Amino acid sequence: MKLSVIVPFSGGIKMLKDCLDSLSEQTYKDFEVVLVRDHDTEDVSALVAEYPALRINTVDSEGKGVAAARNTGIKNATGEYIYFIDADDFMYDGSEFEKLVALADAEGTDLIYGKKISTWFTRSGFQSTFDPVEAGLVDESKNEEGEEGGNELVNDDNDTEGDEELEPEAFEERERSRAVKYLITKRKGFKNISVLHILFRKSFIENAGLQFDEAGTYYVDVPFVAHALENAVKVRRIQDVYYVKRKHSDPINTPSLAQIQDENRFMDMLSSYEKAVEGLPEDSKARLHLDRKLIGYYTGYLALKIRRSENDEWRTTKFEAIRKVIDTIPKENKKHLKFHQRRLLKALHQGDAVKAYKAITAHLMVKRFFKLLRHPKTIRRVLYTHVFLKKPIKENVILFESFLGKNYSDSPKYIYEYLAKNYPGKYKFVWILDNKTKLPYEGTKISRRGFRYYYYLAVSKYFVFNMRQPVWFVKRDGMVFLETWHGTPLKKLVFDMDEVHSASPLYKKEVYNQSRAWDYLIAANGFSSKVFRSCFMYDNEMLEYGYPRNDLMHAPDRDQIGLDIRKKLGIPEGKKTILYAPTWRDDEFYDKGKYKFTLKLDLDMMRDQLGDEYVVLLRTHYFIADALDLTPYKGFAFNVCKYNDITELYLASDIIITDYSSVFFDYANLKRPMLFYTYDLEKYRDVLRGFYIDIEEELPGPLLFTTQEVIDSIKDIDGVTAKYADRYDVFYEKFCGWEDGNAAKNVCKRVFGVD
Ligand code: C2G
Repeated sequence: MKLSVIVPFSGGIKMLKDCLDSLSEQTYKDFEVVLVRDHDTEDVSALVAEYPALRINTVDSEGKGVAAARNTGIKNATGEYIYFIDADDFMYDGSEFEKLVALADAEGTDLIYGKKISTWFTRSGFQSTFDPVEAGLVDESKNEEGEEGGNELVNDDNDTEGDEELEPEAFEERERSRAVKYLITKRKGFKNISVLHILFRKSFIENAGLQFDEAGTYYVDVPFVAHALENAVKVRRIQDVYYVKRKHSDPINTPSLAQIQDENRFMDMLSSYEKAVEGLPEDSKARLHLDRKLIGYYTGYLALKIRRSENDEWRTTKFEAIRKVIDTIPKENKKHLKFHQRRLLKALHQGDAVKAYKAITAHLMVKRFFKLLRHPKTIRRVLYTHVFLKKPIKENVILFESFLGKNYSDSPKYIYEYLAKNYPGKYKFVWILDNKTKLPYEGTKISRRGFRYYYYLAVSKYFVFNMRQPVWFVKRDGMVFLETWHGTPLKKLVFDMDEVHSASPLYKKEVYNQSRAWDYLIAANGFSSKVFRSCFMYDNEMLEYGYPRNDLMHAPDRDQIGLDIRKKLGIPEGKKTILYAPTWRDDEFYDKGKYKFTLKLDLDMMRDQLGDEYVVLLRTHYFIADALDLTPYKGFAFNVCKYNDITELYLASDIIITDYSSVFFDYANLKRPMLFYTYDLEKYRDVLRGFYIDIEEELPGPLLFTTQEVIDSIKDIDGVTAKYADRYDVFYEKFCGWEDGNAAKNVCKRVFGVD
């Protein structure tokens, strides 16, 4: 056997399947897979049976943790070479082993390393979205958790210096030092130092006595890599051979090792460092960079803990523990430090945590001062934390926000109007609103991100928001948070999503933290109520009275309101109105929250064939950043993207065209015809999101794929209505059954105690 691929497995069958799929697509076949089950994990036998050609040897680990699993893997490996892959990762294109083994055979290397790509996606999501050209080369130091974006090419080397002809010895020396630079120096912190995507000669591992330290948990790769580099004689880097590392977008339910929060992490890191430097010459590059990482950990992380943590351990036992270790670092390796780092090291050397506290405090103040000079607006956040949050809560203030302050609309609007109309003077109503709308009743408008925004976020008693609050929002005791949300979910949300394709993949963790602050959440129907429990992991009170925003559609004067709005919009009398309200696409964006819009309806065709009878109102989703120019269609197409409240537009329309938007759950309240322009259904449903309902079976209107089909359906709208009448009834019952026009009233009664 030429090659043994060691896969430690501690759970996550779906991810393991991706991994095995990628192994089975290798063009090189002379390898075995040693699948090591790390203690009591899921049964893998059925999955393993699907890959007879992979020669999977499933063994049980002799201890706990990844170190023991990998050691067991090495013991069971029969190959000449060893390659580690994690069970949640996969290979890039199938050519990897062929190239790695060929190079190892040709050069007689001890180890070969290559580039990694990181992704938030499963293998199929990755394959359908990854574009190596577009991804570009990104510095690995930026490739940390919290990074925005989907896939990234991890940049291992932009150092092409010294590629000139060298004497063999000098050449080998340079290759070894490059390897240290790539595998240690450039890795951010200790946790990114890794044995993954390295092809080792097995006899090298044995002769050098390399083993993973089974006492360790999180940083076991560090000593292994350090000693491998110290002992290796022939080292090579390989180009164009990639390994795909999955980042975990759900650190709440399935954290990666690097995401686990554990008290013991600190001591684990210290002992890994100690083991890693054991036996390394003091003047070696590897030692220098491990030392620098440890100093960086102390000055950049632990020092902050000394200042901020409520746990005294950071100022006592942990401080003392790191002092002992850092004191052993050779003087030479403590050079070239910044001023505050030197002060912190001095305090550490003296065992003086108070002095260290002062040093870091001074440093932070200087840093904040310069940050304020560069970005004066950050003063607002500083005031929020240090001044406003210390003020007493204002018992009568209700803060409202709809669509991030872009609109006066949605359920917050209807809750506000109910309270303002029926209880004038009882509350101070404050609206976060960045447009020119003049508020009815006595509400005060403030702008999002202005001083008052930070002030009211800190001191209001009540919050009525239809989207998530900022991540940095602090929920104080006594505050009451009413989350209305903004639609019955069609697209899978948060914890129901397998993977996140939008611009902010770490949002599972964010949403989890944010939704802990919600005291009440509104569900418009039984379906939403169930979904919200799972998608937000929400366990507080659910308000089940229908959607306040839909009350208007049950108002006795709704037809008159509709007519008034038509007039306001300038729709010629006698023309019927089609509202086109599509949603946004997760994968088409300029930046976070700034999505692209391409109009896929052919307005010329529509005007030619429908213009005599109809006008079109075009309404893009609030995430869309593109401005539409409809001047060529004057009199036929109206731009209503900036119109505050889509509910009013529903009333003004005769037919709606939408797609995968929660818009249709609401529009159904009117029982008017609905068409679904789903030109990208497969991609949207199967790759990007996944739906909660089977739209082909349940939607009360046809799925249409071309403008002509849309036009034909409109021409035959009576036929379409008749065809979908039964489905419409079922749909109405399921999604609008709770709506009776009193949702705002009932919600207010429950949350504000008004009757
Ligand atoms: N909306 C709008 N105009 C559009 C699309 C949507 O005004 N062209 C408003 C509607 O009130 C809609 C809400 O934004 O109900 C949510 O829009 P969706 O298209 O459903 O998309 P999203 O913002 O992703 O919310 O549970 C609901 C989901 O969170 C979906």
